[in-house]
Amino acid sequence: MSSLESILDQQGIDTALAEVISVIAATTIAIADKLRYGGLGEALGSSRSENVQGETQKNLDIIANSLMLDALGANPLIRALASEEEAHPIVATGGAPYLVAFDPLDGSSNIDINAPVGTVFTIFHARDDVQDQSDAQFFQSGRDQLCAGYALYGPYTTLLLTTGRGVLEFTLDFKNRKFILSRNEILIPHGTREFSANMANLFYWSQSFQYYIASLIEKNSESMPFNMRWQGAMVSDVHKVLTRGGFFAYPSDCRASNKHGKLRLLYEALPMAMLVENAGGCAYSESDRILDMTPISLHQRTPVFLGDEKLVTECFHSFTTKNIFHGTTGTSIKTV
Ligand code: P6P
Repeated sequence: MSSLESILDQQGIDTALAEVISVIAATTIAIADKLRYGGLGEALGSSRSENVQGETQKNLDIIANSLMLDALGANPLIRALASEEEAHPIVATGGAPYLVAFDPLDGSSNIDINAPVGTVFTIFHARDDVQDQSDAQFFQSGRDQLCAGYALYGPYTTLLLTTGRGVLEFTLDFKNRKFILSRNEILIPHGTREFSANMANLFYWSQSFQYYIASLIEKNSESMPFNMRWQGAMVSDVHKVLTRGGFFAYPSDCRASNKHGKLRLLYEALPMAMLVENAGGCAYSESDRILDMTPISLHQRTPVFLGDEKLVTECFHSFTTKNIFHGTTGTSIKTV
């Protein structure tokens, strides 16, 4: 059985980059340890504080963030860190070669209901043209990511990783505290009639996207309606898409809080886009291919459509001129 470290070595990954990946992987094992005891440990409950996004922090948001900052902040290969839980970058080692941006605990509202959560991360080269602690260190194109990945803490813990040459899945051997290769060359299955979207937002979406989603689920004789699954944690929904196909959508909507979508570009959309595109899929916002996007602020939000290339392209076109509907378009939808 091949360990993460042996695979990184076999793939000829730069030893310094491999070291950073290994430190991140080891920290996700520490986070998995905190989760596995649930209420018997310190995993459950909310703190009295809010993060920079104005969201109430779960105890484990704070713990996971501290574990990532402690492990990475001491690493001589890392110049700065950007976290969903921190307003600005944290300088690790001045002049070091790499940057790491991460969401330490994605979907943390799932913790108290024992549903999947995850850690999302991406690695860039550090910039020498701006100060080490500048937000601008992280204003880099999605195409400049060196590595993107996530840990999914579900019934079992998996680590998905890409350095631009396909997507690998590792499963945690808890006993030996090692990630072991469980799937390589992951490719998104085609033709799956399933999507992930928070349907509670339906009447806040653009009318054309409402019609598109309605055309997927309306009962008609030509084709089977689509199924819908919503996990409440992007990592879990993206893992579903990578594993059995379909697409994930978090569009903008007419509410001020979601006018640019809910998900963050730097440490959610960019790494997930790199994974999905390396698995044969694609990822768009409502205006761009996500990998072509460059953040202009650290916690910038973006709409996200990712997964099966045909379906995601249809989502994208539902925001441009070409409206593509499955089946009949006689669906009448109340619009806001
Ligand atoms: P909603 C979790 O809070 C998150 O950022 C993503 O992981 C997830 O896909 C989405 O928000 C869930 O949003 O609309 O269910 O609250």
